[in-house]
Amino acid sequence: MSFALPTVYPITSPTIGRPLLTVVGDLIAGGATLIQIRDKQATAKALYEAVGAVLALAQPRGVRVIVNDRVDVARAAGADGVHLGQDDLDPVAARHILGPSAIIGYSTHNVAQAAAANRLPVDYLAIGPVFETHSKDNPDPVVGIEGVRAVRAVTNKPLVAIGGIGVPHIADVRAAGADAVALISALYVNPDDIAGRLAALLAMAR
Ligand code: 3NM
Repeated sequence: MSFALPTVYPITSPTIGRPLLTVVGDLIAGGATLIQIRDKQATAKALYEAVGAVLALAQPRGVRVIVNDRVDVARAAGADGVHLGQDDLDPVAARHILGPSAIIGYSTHNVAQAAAANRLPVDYLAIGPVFETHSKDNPDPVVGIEGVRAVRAVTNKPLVAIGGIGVPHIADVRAAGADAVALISALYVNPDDIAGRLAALLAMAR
């Protein structure tokens, strides 16, 4: 399917210190049109219930919801799509399960992975970590701005840069060819003003 990536792609985290639905409501208030629900520790049961509640909030407002890793949960809950890592279910199999209209994103960590991903039925690629990140266990080596530029050169797919991206980097990462920046920590510096923060970041990434 074709879809427009927002320039800022918010990802939720269980470490924010606010209930998930509060975070999602704030992100929607701040202008999110696409939100990824990421909780690596959650059981399938808990994630399914959480995604269902998020969808009840997001879908009437036209906001699309992507589930990290779990194709089964995305399908069962009726989410808009899934974001897959290199060791998750193969994107071809995920497409088979989710159908042609689902949004499927795919993490890559170097040029070779990104080039190989061109042949896959995925709607966007992520490249990262661009900078050092504390939001992911066992991250791959940082690729830097040059890594974003190098991946941009080998794919025409919509490209999301991720990992350690903050306010000072957004312009450079976008100039290197990223269509979007996916953020965790930069969004939640003040958990009482997630909406204002996202709105400001969206204004920076226009
Ligand atoms: N994936 P923050 S880096 C979820 O390299 C994730 O694929 C990465 O969080 C990758 O903005 C990362 O706080 C963490 O660094 C992003």
